[in-house]
Amino acid sequence: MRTQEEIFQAKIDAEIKIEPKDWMPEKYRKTLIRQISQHAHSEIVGMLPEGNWLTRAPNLRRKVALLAKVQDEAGHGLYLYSAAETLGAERDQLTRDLLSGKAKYSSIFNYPTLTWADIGAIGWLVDGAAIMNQVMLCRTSYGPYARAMVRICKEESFHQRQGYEIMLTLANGTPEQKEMAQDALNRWWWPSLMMFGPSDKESTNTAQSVKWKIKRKTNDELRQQFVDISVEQAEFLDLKIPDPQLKWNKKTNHYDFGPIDWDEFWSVVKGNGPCNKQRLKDRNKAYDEGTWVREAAMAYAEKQDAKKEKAA
Ligand code: BYC
Repeated sequence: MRTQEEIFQAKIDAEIKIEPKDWMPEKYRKTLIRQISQHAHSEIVGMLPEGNWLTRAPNLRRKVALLAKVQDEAGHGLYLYSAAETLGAERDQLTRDLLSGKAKYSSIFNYPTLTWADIGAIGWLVDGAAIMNQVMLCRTSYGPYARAMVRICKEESFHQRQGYEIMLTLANGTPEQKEMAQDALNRWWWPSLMMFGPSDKESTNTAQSVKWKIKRKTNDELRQQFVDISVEQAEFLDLKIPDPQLKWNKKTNHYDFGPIDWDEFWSVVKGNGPCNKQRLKDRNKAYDEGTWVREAAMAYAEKQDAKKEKAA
């Protein structure tokens, strides 16, 4: 007789999606809650660096596009929190973990947005890296997560184009504008490579997550794919990627690139990046200031329920 674990793995191997009420190993459930909630938190915190430029976008068209993008990120956070709830996670608890600094979110959002060109670089590189990772998540083994990712990816590809178009405009503008674009690329390149997570040798979760088809590709595979695509995009912008070791390798058919500063990565993940404290402070402030909205919404919902009960 096959064990429950064996039946579960056979379903995964046969590409059958796991749904909320199906049996699953406790570790599979916990890994998913960890990854999905970190992802949701990243979307929510990810609004902050860009929100910084909403009031200073250079014209109305740019402002409307940026507003739409930032709102999309809030929506992504909500789909993902809902997906985590289907696994038994409590949204209030997830929020508390983010606000207290216990939960992780993507390292990338702890860097500052110093100029308008940073909004271009984030769209091009950060959303570009996010799509690279999220396209494979559309085929992840857990049904609700996979379905949430389909819509998220469609929106992310608009974000990526929005950013690349800002970079294209700046790179073809005055020398000062081109310099701004280059400076943004210099500052965002390495943190974008770090977004994919530690190298496969150091990654604690990848092997099991690949076996369960939560992850379809490893951190290093996705990072390499991102480098290969971005080099050509930078060439088209006539901007230089800040890596003297970047070189086409005929044997591997990929670009070789220089070493990543993992000390910096872990320092940011542990809370010591340039903006970690500011991000948590801003999220806590937004949460506190939104208390009355949540209370009003709950009171309205309760009133509607009471009305329905009376009518029934
Ligand atoms: N930052 O074993 P590993 C977006 C942690 S895009 C912080 O490889 P895993 C957006 C990792 O959590 C960004 N921490 O882990 C874009 C683990 O710690 P724990 C979000 C990181 O899960 C534009 C430890 O390091 N995207 O939202 O197999 C605008 C060991 O790593 C990072 C997603 O979340 C990092 N960069 O692989 C707005 C996509 N990398 O939990 C918003 C979904 C690793 O064991 N997530 N760590 O204590 C994933 O695909 C995977 O979770 C990762 C990491 C590839 C990120």
